[in-house]
Amino acid sequence: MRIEIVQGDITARPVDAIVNAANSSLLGGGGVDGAIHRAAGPELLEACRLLRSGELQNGLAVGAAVATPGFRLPATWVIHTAGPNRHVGQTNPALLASCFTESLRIAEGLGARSVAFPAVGAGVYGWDARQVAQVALDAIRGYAARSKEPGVEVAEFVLFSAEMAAIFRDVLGGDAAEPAAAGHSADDPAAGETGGGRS
Ligand code: AR6
Repeated sequence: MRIEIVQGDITARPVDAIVNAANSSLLGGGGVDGAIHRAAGPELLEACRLLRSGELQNGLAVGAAVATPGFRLPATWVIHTAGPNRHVGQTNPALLASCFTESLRIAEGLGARSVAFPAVGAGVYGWDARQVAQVALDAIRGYAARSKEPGVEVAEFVLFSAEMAAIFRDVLGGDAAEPAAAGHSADDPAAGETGGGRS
């Protein structure tokens, strides 16, 4: 699995699935969740409500993930995950790691080849950006090493700010200094600054 770091808006990414840093209610919120709902259109909230009236009546567990269509997004799917909220004492990094591995598991089940992740937990939920980067990259590399499926080929982290992108590149390590991966041209504004590396 190739891991890429992209600076930009996750709602613009032309990937098979984008991951939403949602909450257990699945009924929207601020941050990247709000941006994804705005870009996907009201059908996304309807799809989330449907999940809540059916299989997820008690909400989405912290560290779990569930998919809906992407509706008006370039991405075919949105995979919603509920990160642990440090402000209410959810400080176990294993729950944060689970957001990334469960999202990949759902993505594989959908047949997605490319998945874009935001920095789940690094906003409203109060996790340190460097810790999110470390936990996320370890989780994804571990998942890729264990996976027997051909599965997801590209996992990209889409970071809103240059500062956050720099932290993720730093944690990803030497590989991230490689030139932009094939498929992103240097003058493609949606691609932002891309550094690629193989896990
Ligand atoms: N593209 C990429 N990253 C973004 C975008 C975007 N369009 N918008 C924001 N970010 P947060 P959390 C970054 O707070 O900490 C919501 O209300 C943002 O700068 O969205 O998991 C949910 O409903 C930050 O680095 O997610 C939950 O209640 C990162 O996305 C709660 O917040 C994650 O910040 C979840 O909190």
